[in-house]
Amino acid sequence: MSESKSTSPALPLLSDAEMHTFLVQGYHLVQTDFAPDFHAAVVRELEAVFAGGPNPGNEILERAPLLQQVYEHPRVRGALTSVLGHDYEMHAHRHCHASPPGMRGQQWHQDDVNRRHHQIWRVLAMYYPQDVTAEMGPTMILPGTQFRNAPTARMASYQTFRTQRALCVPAGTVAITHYDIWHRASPNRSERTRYMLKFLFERTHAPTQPSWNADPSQHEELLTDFNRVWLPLDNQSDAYKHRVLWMNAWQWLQGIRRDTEDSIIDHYP
Ligand SMILES: O=C(O)CCC(=O)C(=O)O
Ligand SMILES: [Fe+2]
Repeated sequence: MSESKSTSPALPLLSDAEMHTFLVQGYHLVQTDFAPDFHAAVVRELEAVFAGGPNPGNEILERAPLLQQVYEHPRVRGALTSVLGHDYEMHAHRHCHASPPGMRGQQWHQDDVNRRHHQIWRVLAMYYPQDVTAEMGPTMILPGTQFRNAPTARMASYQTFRTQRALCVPAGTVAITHYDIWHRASPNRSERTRYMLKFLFERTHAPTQPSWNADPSQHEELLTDFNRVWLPLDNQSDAYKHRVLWMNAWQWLQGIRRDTEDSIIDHYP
């Protein structure tokens, strides 16, 4: 089961620069502008759900119906439209990650299966209804890892990365992330349960044109800009690999199709 989303021209779409950054970093943070008591009401709904029985899994949307408003917020729809096209859909899979006090956290992992392409078909939209502090076990993400495939067992031995980002975010933040970004829950050392709503969204069609707030006159320059990006995790060989992946994805998102794999090689410095 999935639910269609329609769109309107007034949606706040991402800019070229934001899309460029999303491709490199693998995430984009959206700040909704609900009144603060909206999120407190969501937390009360969630507390009632968890007090009444086990985690409802995919049923969480029916059991905590205020969540529908979060995923219909124009800024959330604008960001999802930008990365997944105008006719994206909410996937039936969703989960509320309730991290209680004393929760030990998780190892680094990827949620998707590292498909062997670099197109953007699915993203997570992780909503935080509370102000998340460092003690509450924030989600950790490792920017730029969405195209990196490491054996999950090996990831277990990784601990702290210098460039990891703790999502210590204000209530109402929705983190749109590539489905393959490396991430983990960190230990909850606080006295509060931390809630994170993980919803999955997917594109229904390959792009034929940009679905963000695009200025095509800038696109060639932005394409070569990928040559200048060097992730902290990359050595030279990884940097070369990454720029080819980003360039491919950038063109694919604009609806540009290439017959051969290597026309992009022209853009090597
Ligand atoms: O709770 C979190 O912050 C992350 C949970 C997660 O990544 C998972 O269970 O797949
Ligand atoms: Fe996960």
